[in-house]
Amino acid sequence: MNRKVIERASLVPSPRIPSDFADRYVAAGYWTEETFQHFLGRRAETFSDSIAVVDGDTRLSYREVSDRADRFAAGLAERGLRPGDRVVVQLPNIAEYVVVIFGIFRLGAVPVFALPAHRRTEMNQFVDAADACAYVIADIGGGFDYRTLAREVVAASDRPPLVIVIGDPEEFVAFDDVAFDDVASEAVDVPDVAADSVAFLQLSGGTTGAPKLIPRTHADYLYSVRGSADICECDKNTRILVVLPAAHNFPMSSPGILGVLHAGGTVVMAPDPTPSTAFEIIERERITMVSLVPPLVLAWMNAPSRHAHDLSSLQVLQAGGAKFSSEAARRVRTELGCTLQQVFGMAEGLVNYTRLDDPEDVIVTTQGRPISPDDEIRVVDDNGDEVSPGSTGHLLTRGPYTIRGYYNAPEHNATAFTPDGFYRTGDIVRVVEGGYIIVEGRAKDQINRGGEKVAAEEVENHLLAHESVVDAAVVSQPDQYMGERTCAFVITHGTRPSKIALKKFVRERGLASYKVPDSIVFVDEFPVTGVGKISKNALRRALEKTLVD
Ligand code: AMP
Ligand code: DBH
Repeated sequence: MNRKVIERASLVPSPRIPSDFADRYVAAGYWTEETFQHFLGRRAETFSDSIAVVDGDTRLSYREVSDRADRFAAGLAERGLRPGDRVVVQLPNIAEYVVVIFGIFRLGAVPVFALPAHRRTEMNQFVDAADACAYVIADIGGGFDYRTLAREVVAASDRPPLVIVIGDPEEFVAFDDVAFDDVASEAVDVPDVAADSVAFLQLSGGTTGAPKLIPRTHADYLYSVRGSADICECDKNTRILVVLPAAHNFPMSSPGILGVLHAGGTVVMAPDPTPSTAFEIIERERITMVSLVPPLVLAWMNAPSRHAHDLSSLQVLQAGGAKFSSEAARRVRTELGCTLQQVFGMAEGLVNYTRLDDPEDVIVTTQGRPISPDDEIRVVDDNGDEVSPGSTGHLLTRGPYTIRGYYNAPEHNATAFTPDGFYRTGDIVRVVEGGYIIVEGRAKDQINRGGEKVAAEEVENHLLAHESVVDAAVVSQPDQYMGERTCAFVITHGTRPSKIALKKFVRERGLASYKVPDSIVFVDEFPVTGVGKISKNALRRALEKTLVD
């Protein structure tokens, strides 16, 4: 058996919510002593034989998931993992996902949530930034062999993580060996972690070249989970279909997997997001709720097969991650026969929902209002001054489940947060009657590709690595289906590569494919602003007039 003892520095402290705020959040009952370490065990006491997770023919009760998670935790401890150690998790939507994350939580270790789309460069960055001890993958997912990726990650790392594979492990450690060891059958015996300690590291869409990790605590995140479950009216009859990648903050906690498990409902994993797969599962599993990004809502509403399936169990369809147009929003009830809930959230914290009993007009025209009465919302102009009520400006927020800083990123934190601790979301919004927020645009240098966030600077850096590229500027271009797509303006010297070759070059640098520019425009110079900076506004305007491929 492959045993390995790995020692790692304990979690680097990140800016915490100051104690005067923390005291208030405890007094208000938002922050409790509950942690993810005991979350599933407690649920298993209450909901024991109810089905917690469904994945194809696999149906696991709360008791079974909890037992398996305990065994996995004990197996990790056997291999030298300790409370506070980081474990990168990159899994498709499978039942084991829930076992794995709760096993890590049970040990008091800290999951780092990667997406299945991430590739070599991103995974190296996460493993490195988090100083991860272990990396959990499935053998194959979506036709891609993650063991090949793990091999590259191990080869590139000074401190290679222990790779644990669900399925055929090849040279790595088998998940089954960790979770079903003889030694691992004893209940794990570790000290309790504190509720205000970091529970996991979530990924930000980011605006810079380097990824930013988001430290969320047990207390802050569980408050948002309970609040979300409440607002979304989850109970033991809720059956949620997980279509988006499970590790994304939206399907994880808005109310997502965690909100539904909190309430004793059932989490059903979808192997792919296509309407035909989803409709079939909705009918078979009597799904009541689903969370989607806008392009998927459009695809579902336009799919003829929706008439071939009984979708009558579906009560709530959530749309979030990117702006959902009011025209499309208006069609949801008639096309799919369920209530639309708009969700405007961020892994950094703040989540807004339209309420299920809101008037139809509020549901289709706004992106909802915050979970908590103590979510502080400020809308400011370019100088940081508060705008008049109802006017458009930059959204800043602070509250009981919004971070005060990214993990181990003091320089970035100095600009991403105000001195008094408000997170600069980079979103341009308007707050209307009742505190509802309408997202009007974005100030941050990011492209929102149907909910997948692309940091312009990151892609520009990869383009600049090409020997013929002198300068690059990546901007968004409106897209009927995706909302936005990426367009890279590129200045070259010497022999100009073909557009296809340049895209291939970016892809082969080991990036998630959603970051590869959708189109490329070669130019001789960039338009500049009065102060001589590249004018991305002018580039976006130029795109409105040109046809690009
Ligand atoms: P992240 O910080 O990577 O978790 O991404 C959060 C960002 O996604 C927000 O700051 C918004 O820019 C965007 N976003 C999420 N939900 C919505 C929505 N319903 N409408 C518009 N933008 C959204
Ligand atoms: O886009 C997001 O990050 C997001 C969208 C909806 C999110 O984090 C959330 C809900 O919690």
